[in-house]
Amino acid sequence: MKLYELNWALYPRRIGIYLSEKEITDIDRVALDAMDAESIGKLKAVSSLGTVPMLQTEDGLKIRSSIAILEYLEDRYPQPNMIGRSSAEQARTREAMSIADETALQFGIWAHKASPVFAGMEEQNPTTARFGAKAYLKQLERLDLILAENQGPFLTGSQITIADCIAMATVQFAADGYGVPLPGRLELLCAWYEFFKQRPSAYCPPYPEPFLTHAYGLPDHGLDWSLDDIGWNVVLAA
Ligand SMILES: N[C@@H](CCC(=O)N[C@@H](CS)C(=O)NCC(=O)O)C(=O)O
Repeated sequence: MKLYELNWALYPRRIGIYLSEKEITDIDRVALDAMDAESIGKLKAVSSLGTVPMLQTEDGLKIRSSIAILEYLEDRYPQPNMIGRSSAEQARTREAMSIADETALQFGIWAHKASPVFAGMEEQNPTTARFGAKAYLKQLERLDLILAENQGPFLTGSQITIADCIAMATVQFAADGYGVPLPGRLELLCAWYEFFKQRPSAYCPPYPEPFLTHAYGLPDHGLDWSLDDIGWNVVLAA
């Protein structure tokens, strides 16, 4: 099997973390270079969708969604189990996966509409960016809530699952790639992140140069990171 990836990027990192957690080493990993048109051209030649990650199986199947890839790999490499055994456990994992996936989506909206990395490529829009920032915070709050309900240390309880890989890829990308820390008041989520960072799977290949200086950083859009309630009633500064 071949995995096409930008090995530091938001969605491919989900798979990188998962492969490391499972100690899967027999997949040929093709690391693309976002700054190199030829490299990206290679991806477009093999995937009509032109997105990473993409997994190509021995029989030619191309899987172009990170979640579909994770579920496919979980079927092929069932040990150690990272999706749950009973229907109830699997439902719990997929619920957490969905929250974590939405967290990434909202962060992406914020970044695409406000970060200099996308200026010039896409229309910038402070109102949409602020919506994304607020929705990202709301999703972080939900991750914190399920950590409390499921009694950690992982999102669904005592075992690491695919959902943790998805959440970790997002939180780490926001923090290290864009300089957006977790709000300190989300104590359980901060503890989860600090704990996860100690695991070998948390090692992230280097970001392209501009990320390292946070040149792609994001404005906070007047959102107060310390608010007790970042829910729908949050009052945004003008
Ligand atoms: N829903 C897809 C999203 C994949 C995605 O958007 N990947 C980004 C890199 S992190 C990408 O390839 N962007 C290129 C583009 O949208 O043209 C997944 O879960 O794999």
